[in-house]
Order: sequence, then structure tokens, then C-alpha cells
Amino acid sequence: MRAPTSDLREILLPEPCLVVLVGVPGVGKSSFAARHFRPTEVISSDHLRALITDDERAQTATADAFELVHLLASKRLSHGRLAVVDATSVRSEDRQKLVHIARERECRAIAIVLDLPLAEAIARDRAREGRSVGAPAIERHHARLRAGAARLAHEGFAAVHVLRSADELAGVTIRRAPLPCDRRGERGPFDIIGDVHGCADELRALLIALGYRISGDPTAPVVESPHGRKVIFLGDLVDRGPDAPGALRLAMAMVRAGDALCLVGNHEDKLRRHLQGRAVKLTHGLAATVEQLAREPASFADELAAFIDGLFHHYVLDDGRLVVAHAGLIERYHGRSSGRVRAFCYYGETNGERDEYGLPVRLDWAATYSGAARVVYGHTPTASATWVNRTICIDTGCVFGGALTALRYPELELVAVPAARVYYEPTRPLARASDQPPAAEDERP
Ligand SMILES: [Mn+2]
Repeated sequence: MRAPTSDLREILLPEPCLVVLVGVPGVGKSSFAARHFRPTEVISSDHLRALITDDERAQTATADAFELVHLLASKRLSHGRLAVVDATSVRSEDRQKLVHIARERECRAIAIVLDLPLAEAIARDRAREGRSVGAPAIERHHARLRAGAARLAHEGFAAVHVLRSADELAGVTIRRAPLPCDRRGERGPFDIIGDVHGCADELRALLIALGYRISGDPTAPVVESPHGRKVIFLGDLVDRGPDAPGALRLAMAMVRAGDALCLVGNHEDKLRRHLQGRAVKLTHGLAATVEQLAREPASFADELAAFIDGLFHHYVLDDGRLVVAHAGLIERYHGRSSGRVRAFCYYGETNGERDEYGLPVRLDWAATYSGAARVVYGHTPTASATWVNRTICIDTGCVFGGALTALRYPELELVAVPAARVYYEPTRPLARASDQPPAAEDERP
């Protein structure tokens, strides 16, 4: 896939990410890095050669220096810190190694190319008192950069920014932005609600039990939060149950009013693909939602598609003390955004095998979780919500005749409303807390 390229005067960096500066020696990479980044963010191959041999130009130390460049980049990203690699990176294979390191840490790599005209690069190098590498070296690096330039957009960078003149280099500004999952500034209090699966009556009862006030027409509900608390819907609002539109309207009204956050569950993800007109099997209760939506005005499906598109796969809240994701999340993925992170949030971790009911076998990530953040999730219908290593699954199988459960945060109190009846027979029995983790109840697409 081709990375977007830009010559804009502003470069946007998602945090954390790996910034790869690309340019011939002497073109001004280190000055650029010093101007825009903290000294601790910049990993310079020259500086590491000097740390190893006292000589930043010692070519015998190049392999060792890059071993450290890669290790430091990886370590910084693993701590959620932005890293800037200040090396020439004019060869495609050198850049791809860095892209690979970013991917291993579920981070994006952004290339900033200092592509000044050759004559200007040579002049800039000559002006470096005592540190000039000479015109032949500049020409050699410049030829390499040019040879690999066409590949840059296809090396896996999330964006490639090219600065082609001294004016562009001097005029560019850098803006950092947290990823959408980073809501560390939101401290609650929250009422986190497990898988609703179309059980709109139980959702109304639970919201009222939690102190929310519901008024208005069922097709245009108004939900007030008189105590200033915020609901977090863990996803899977739809499928299997009797009234997905009713459940969605409550969630949509609350999100719109700023009184709720809502995550994407695997069932919303599948519904989104169905609404986009893609071929999706109407299994695992999706048929019920599709029938219910057919009775709604056509505009509701459009509204719903836009709503799901605006949702995210997980949030880090309360200064990093709370993580919410539909199917849970291992610590390494907290606050990150990648295809792997998204898939984990939707489906959890499976090992590719099937159980005696023909369903994917789920791996018990919570059993080995040792993170500091509490992780609250749903997805796995369970007979009772129980803490395991600072994680808790609050999907108590309402649609299967269990209960709809909320966790009040930071109080850590559970509030549950029993299901009025069994709406859908489970494919396999609900797990008790003492059981092995149950099979994933939904197939991946
Ligand atoms: Mn689910």
C-alpha cells in the first residue's frame, strides 16, 4: 500500500510513533532533530558511535552503533515514548528494518525526508567545521537516496514527508497528537456496561438502576446523567436479542450528548461490513438485527453506519489506570493502534483450534496478565463477573438468560439486572468462574 506523501508545512505525528529522518550526511538532520524534538527522543547513530569508540565517525563501530539504534528505538516505543532515528537511512533495507521495529511495537513509522538539491547538500556539509564528510561521500549517499526514493512510499511508513528546500526545512512545524484511544485525561466516574445484544428492556432497567433518567419517545430517547457519571458501552449492543435498534438508540443518544463512550464489538464490526454492502453471513444472531433494522426508517441504517464508524476499539482512561476493550487487551497493546490490536479488541486471543462445539478455542490472556491497569471487558459470556489479575469480564450473558451487568468505576461495584427470559440458546453452556475460559462464541470473518 502506498503511504500518503505530503509537502505540507505541518507534519502531524501520532504519539507514540517512530520518526525516521532520511537524508545525506551534513544535510541538517541533527539540527532538525534538535529543533523539533527533545534530546532524549533523538537516537543518533553518530552519537552512539561516539559512545562506543569516542569517535562519531568510526566506521568500525557502525554495526554496533546500529544494534543500539534498533534496541533503543524498540525500548522507547515499548514504553510508549516517541523515538526519532537520526541516521542517513538512505537505503531501503535500513528503513525497512526500522519500520519492522515500529510494527513489532504496534506503532506507526513516519519518514521525514530531507531531500535538498545535491549542490546545497554539499555546501552545507562543507560548512560543518571539522565534521565535513566531503563531496564524494555526499554524492554517493545522494545517489542511493535517489535510487530508493520511489520505494519509500511502499516500505510500510504511515506517512512520508519530503522537504525539498532550505525554506521548507526551516518553515515546517511539527504537531503531535495523541491516538484516539488515549483518553488518559478522562478520570470518570464511569458505569461500564457489558454485552447488551439487543436486550433493550434490560438496558433501560440497568441505566435506571445506575441512576440515569430516561425520557422521551423510544425512537428518540433522552437519557440524563444527573450524577455526572459517564457510561462506557463495551460493544456488542446488537445481534441475537429482541431489540437492537432500541439498545442502539439509547447508546447513540448518550454518546451524542457526551454522556457515554462506546466501543466496537465484533458484532458491530460485522454489522458495519453488512451495512457497507459487503458479503457477510447472517449468522451468530446478525439475521435478527437485519430483520429489526428493516422495520426502521432507511435513514436509521445510515445514522448507524456513521455511528459505528465514529467508534474506536479500546480506550486508556484515568491516567492509564483503566483500559476498556470489548474482548480485553494484553498490556503490550494498551494505547496502541494497529490491525493486530484491533483484532485482539474484537475477538480476544484464539489459537486457531476448534472445540467440541466447533467454535474457536480462546486463549486465556487474563490468566497471565500482570499489567498495572485494570482491564474491563466483555465478549466472553460468563456466569458471574470475577476479577482475575486486575481484569474482569462483565458479559454475564443477558441474551442467553443471564444478566446485564455494569461495573461502577472507581467504586468497583457490580450492578446487575436479570434477563427477563432466554432470548437465544447458547451454542455451549456459559462458563462458571472456575471453568477453563470458554470458547469464543463468534467466528472471525
Ligand atoms: Mn463479542
